[in-house]
Amino acid sequence: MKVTSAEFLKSAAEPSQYPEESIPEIAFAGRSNVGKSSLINTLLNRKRLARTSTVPGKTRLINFFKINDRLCFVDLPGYGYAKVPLSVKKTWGPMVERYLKERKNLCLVILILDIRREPSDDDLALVDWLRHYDVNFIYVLTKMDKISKNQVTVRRRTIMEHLNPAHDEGVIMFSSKTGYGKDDLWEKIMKATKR
Ligand SMILES: Nc1nc2c(ncn2[C@@H]2O[C@H](COP(=O)(O)OP(=O)(O)OP(=O)(O)O)[C@@H](O)[C@H]2O)c(=O)[nH]1
Ligand SMILES: [Mg+2]
Repeated sequence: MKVTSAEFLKSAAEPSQYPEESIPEIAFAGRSNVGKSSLINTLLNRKRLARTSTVPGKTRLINFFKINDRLCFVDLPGYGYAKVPLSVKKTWGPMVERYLKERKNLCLVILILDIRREPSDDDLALVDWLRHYDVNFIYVLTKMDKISKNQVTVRRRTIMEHLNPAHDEGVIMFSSKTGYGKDDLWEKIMKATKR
């Protein structure tokens, strides 16, 4: 996919603040620091459009980006980071769940997992939740550059065993550092926007 324009639209905490656009939307979810914002930048060939950080808990609101005037990327705040203040934690769940449940033009959730780690309880809870509400989603195993080629197959198998995926839940290997998996992921995204 050739990205000709990518612009930050707005940050939102609740539906009244979401953009009015009804173009297809793709949301990026996963635990804090897993690499959601980095992955968005990699897909868009931008260095700093979505703000990233080495410190977990960088993204705290729902951020909307408009791509080529025809689709929207949504960077969600990460979950599961112990040091985020309790007040933030308390609003995170309802804020994100509400978005995922109510957004009519949401056509795909990209659930990002660190290929080096087992899915956390929060990851598993989100998977259950997405299945329960019948939200279309795929898995992306990122930070692939951090392990050896031999390890990739082993890690993938181990993680997928934990997730016990249904037949239509795809998985893509990715690295924001090398760009590995970018074309595959774009293909899935474009397919989802045409459903
Ligand atoms: N080596 C490597 N580092 C990565 C990759 N993806 C992200 N990182 C690094 O991981 C850290 C966190 O990345 P972010 O993109 O800010 O993570 P996030 O999931 O948006 O984090 P929150 O907004 O806090 O939820 C940064 O230091 C990134 O440079 C990757 O594929 N490979
Ligand atoms: Mg982020």
